Formats: sequence, C-alpha cells, structure tokens
Amino acid sequence: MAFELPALPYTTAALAARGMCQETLELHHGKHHQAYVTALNGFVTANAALAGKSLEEIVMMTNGKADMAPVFNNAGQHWNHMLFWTNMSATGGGIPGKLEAKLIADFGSVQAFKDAFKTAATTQFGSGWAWLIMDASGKLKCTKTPNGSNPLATGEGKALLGCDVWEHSYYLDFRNRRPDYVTNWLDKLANYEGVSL
Ligand code: MN3
Repeated sequence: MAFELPALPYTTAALAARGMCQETLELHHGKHHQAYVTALNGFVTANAALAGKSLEEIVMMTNGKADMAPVFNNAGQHWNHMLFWTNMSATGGGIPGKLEAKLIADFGSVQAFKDAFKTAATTQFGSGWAWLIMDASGKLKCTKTPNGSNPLATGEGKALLGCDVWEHSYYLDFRNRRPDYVTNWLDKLANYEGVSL
C-alpha cells in the first residue's frame, strides 16, 4: 500500500496570525512533504526489499546505509513531517501543568527548556530538525538531527516535539532569521497540549 500525504489538522490559513503564513503551509505541506511521499513510494515500487514495510521499518532498515541514503532521507522526512504538523496548533504555545512540571524538573525552568531547544535549532548547521525527546531513563532532552534524520533513527529517545529548521519552513515568514522563527514556534505555534508524557 502506498504511503499517503496526511491532511493537515488545520487549514493552511490557520497559523498565519501566529507566524506561519498560508503560502508557507501550502508549499511546505502540498509541495515539499508531498514530494517526499512521492519519492518514497517510487523507491518502494522499485525495491522489493521495501515492499510491505512500515514507515518506521524503512527508516530503521535504511539508516546509515550509504546506498540507501535517498530512501532514508525521504522516509525520514515523511515521518518527521507527519509529527511536525501535529506539533503545531492554532492555539499553540500554552504549556499544560503536567508538562510544565516535567520541564522544570528536567531543565530547571520552562525558559531553560526553550533556551536548550533554541540552541539545538540554531546550531544545526544547514537543514535539519530540533527535537524535544524523552530518553530511555524518562528524562526530557533537546537534540538536533541533520537533513531527514530523527530520534527514531538515532535511537536517542521518543520524539515529543520536532521543529523543522529547513529554510523552507521559515523563509517566507522570517527570511534568514532562524532564531526568531524558533522563538515564535516555541511561544505561539508549538502544540504542547498534544505532547503525551
Ligand atoms: Mn520541511
């Protein structure tokens, strides 16, 4: 069965007032994410070893294999973007009490969490992702991955929030100012209500 582009959980105009315009979402979801899905389906059709595998299985079986890098990149990006769309909300930014308490316990304060996330996002050289993860010991951490990689592939932990720091995610709204995009994302877009601890 072919992989499919999931519908956005909001309209393409829904996040405009919070710093992600309709054109960004139309291009990012309808063109960029669609292109990853289309490419992935092409690889699956052409390679019998990938047939019938889940997305997670494809990410894991192609991870770190040079000859499978194009498959890994597109599978990883499909996985990352499916999480990314649910990680934003038209009512984003508000942190529920249970998550707030966990952030304070593991980072010292909510601001320290945001600072760590922003550092991960802004020190990822070139394209990639910043993450809030829960590691195997149950502790929350901020990490980063290049290009289409993710915490599933690195084995660092369960991804709770992922922020796309490829330029296509912010250039129309913030031009070259990735730090401003990330600050806005954490304060106004991030769907903390959807994080399950
Ligand atoms: Mn993207």
